[in-house]
Amino acid sequence: METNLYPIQRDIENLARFTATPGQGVTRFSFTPEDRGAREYIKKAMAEAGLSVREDAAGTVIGRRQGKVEGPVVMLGSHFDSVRHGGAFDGTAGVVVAIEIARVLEEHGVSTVYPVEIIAMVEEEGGRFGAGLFGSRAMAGLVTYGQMELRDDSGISLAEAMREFGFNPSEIGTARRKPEELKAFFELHIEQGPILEKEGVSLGLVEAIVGMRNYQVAITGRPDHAGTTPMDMRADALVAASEVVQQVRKIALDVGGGAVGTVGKMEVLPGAANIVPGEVRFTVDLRSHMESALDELHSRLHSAVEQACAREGVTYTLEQVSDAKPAHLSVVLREVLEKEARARGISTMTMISRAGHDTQIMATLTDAALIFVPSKDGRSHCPEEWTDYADLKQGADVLLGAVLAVAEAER
Ligand code: HGY
Ligand code: MN
Ligand code: MN
Repeated sequence: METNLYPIQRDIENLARFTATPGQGVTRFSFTPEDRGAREYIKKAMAEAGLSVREDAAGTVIGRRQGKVEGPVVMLGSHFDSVRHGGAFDGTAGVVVAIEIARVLEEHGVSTVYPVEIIAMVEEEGGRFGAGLFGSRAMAGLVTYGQMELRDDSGISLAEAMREFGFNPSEIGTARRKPEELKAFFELHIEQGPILEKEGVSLGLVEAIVGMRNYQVAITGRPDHAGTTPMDMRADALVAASEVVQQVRKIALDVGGGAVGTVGKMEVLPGAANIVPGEVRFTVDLRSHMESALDELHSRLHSAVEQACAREGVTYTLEQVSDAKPAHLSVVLREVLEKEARARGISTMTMISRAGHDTQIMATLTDAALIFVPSKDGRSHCPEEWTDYADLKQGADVLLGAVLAVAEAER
């Protein structure tokens, strides 16, 4: 029994069409028309694969295949939102492969002791509202930091966008899953880095996922005439912000151990060549696989912002908007995957994920596993993102084997 390459390729190519930036990569933010298109496509494909389909209160799409017993359930899937101008494979590949596995189980009339659920998570990237892993956080009861009050560039909050889309944010608690309801969670994802390709290995078995902390900073100076305001009489918010950007890089290098810090989005206001910037708003993304390093990054960021603003005579707000702990993944599930890969002559290596994933949140609920397939040139979060379909199929076959084993298929 194996998966089929064509339906995987067809679904990835079809889903890539649901983008707000055609010709410039995939931009599919949650609760937008692009989300609607992809969501309906996924629900239809799940139904055609014999699954009973529902959406939970967060907006995650869940396709269930009954087992001999009611539970606990074996879950597999990934997310179907994207970053701005992203690629066709990030998240989508894991959703499409999971649906193909459901098709194969149906076509072969496989019955399993445990039920299987195919998952298309909503709002993993946080591309629109600034904090991600929302679908998995809702399942784990970890929607915190006022995540639903975060606002997009046009001032719409996550809760308002959900309501406009047909979901009721006040019912978010009903999306919660109890640990005893779950047997395992599997996610297949593109590596988004260069290691598998460089090592010539087909599959990455992830042992740990980095922790992430996201912040929103607003620095307020004074908008002034760029010509008539002497240099020693300015309160230039962008000068202070630029110092913080330099410090974020320095802090990550000083803390070391693979820690990373990024300022990825910045808005300069009022935003004119002849006005001294009065306000600057920007994001900070800090990551490490060690909680102690994240604490060190956190405190050094606070002092860097304080010192840069004191020097420039401007004020600031610094708000943490999300926190995902470092996760150590299931050794048992990794061994099952390793055995299935070996049985198929597929090479594997153990890895740490420096990208965040829903798997790290699901690992707070149940045994969780994350497998990587190679990314061409290690590129991701860009239109050039690519994974060969043959590599995707290999990962899908190994995942199929693991699901048959863990859900206890009756041969
Ligand atoms: O940011 C990340 O690591 C993931 O792509 N959401
Ligand atoms: Mn991503
Ligand atoms: Mn992803």
